[in-house]
Amino acid sequence: MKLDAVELRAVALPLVSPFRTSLGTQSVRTALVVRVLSDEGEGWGECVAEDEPAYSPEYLAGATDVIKRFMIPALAGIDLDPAAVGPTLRHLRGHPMAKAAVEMAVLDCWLRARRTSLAAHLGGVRRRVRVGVSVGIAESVDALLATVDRHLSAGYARIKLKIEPGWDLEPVRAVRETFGADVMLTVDANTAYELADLRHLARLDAFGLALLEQPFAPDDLHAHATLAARMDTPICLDESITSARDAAEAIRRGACSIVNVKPGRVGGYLEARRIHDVAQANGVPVWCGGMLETGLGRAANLALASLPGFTLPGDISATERYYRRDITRAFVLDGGEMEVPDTPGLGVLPEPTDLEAATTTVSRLTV
Ligand code: SMG
Ligand code: MG
Repeated sequence: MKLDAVELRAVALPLVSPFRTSLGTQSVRTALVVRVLSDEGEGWGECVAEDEPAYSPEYLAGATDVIKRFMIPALAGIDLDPAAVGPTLRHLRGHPMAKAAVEMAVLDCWLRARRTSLAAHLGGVRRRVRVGVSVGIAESVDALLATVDRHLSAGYARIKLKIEPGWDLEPVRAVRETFGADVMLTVDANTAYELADLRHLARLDAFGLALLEQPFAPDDLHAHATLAARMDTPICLDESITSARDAAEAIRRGACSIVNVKPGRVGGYLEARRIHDVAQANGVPVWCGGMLETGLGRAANLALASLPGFTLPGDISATERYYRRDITRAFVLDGGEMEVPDTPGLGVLPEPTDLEAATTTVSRLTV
């Protein structure tokens, strides 16, 4: 397959309600949609970098620039097999979300031409996957309880609460006491704590959480390992894991016993599968994280979550939890599960009118 042109499109999708984490508040999801055109057809990808470099060092304008300036030229002459994208871009340090977006579009294009679904290509074994929902920091405990109630009534298989210092034990206790011991509950700190908070965090053990996600800085495996040795609640890493090698090292050091796999954070769906394989070989469960994706990323995440080691519900929620109007068809929740797309490539395409409505800028680069 040979690359002919690439279209880079910035889209802006207003969220149905603002999403607050320890990193800040988002009310509009801006994303970069990548469309590759090749001699074998076209394919679509999405870059999950955010406007500001807060969750990770990448940001949308930077990702757009590095794709244009360095990635597309590097891919220009080569035989575009999806497995070649990562190695071809390896000399460009960092920028995993930008790399993932390009690889995703190439995968979609290549798989469509071969009439194969992404789930089948990755080795998926499930037609439907159990999913959860990530609940932001609320204005009050009452407001949080109302939101959790709504999500449980909708049928979500797991509730994840965002926490930060000052919003942790009390909301978690309230949710546990109100909804009972049977609800699968997790918390995500997005790096908001320090090792000095260890005794405070250990008090979360009282609430029967399925996991505590990323309490400390991304590069602090030592702090995570220290906490893991002192808590019953399993520690899960998100921001710390940017490759299969990182995952192996974090597991070896006892810094986590569960891994959140996000394709954007690790450079693409193929590296995400390698993390799955490393974790599985070590008996470590994984689950698919979310970055408030558009329908393109949601479709691909469902494919990834259909692999056998994805045994915990992912942050892959129904479209209506995020957007009133997405750029693809809507994804719906059914009995706490979502269907894995099984048609070629990602299994979804942008709806032209919705895509146009969300677009803020487009540029086309001929190779
Ligand atoms: O897509 O449902 C979603 C969002 C899930 O909480 C979510 N993602 O750290 O796991 C995480 C966050 C990152 C995005 S907000 C900064
Ligand atoms: Mg997280």
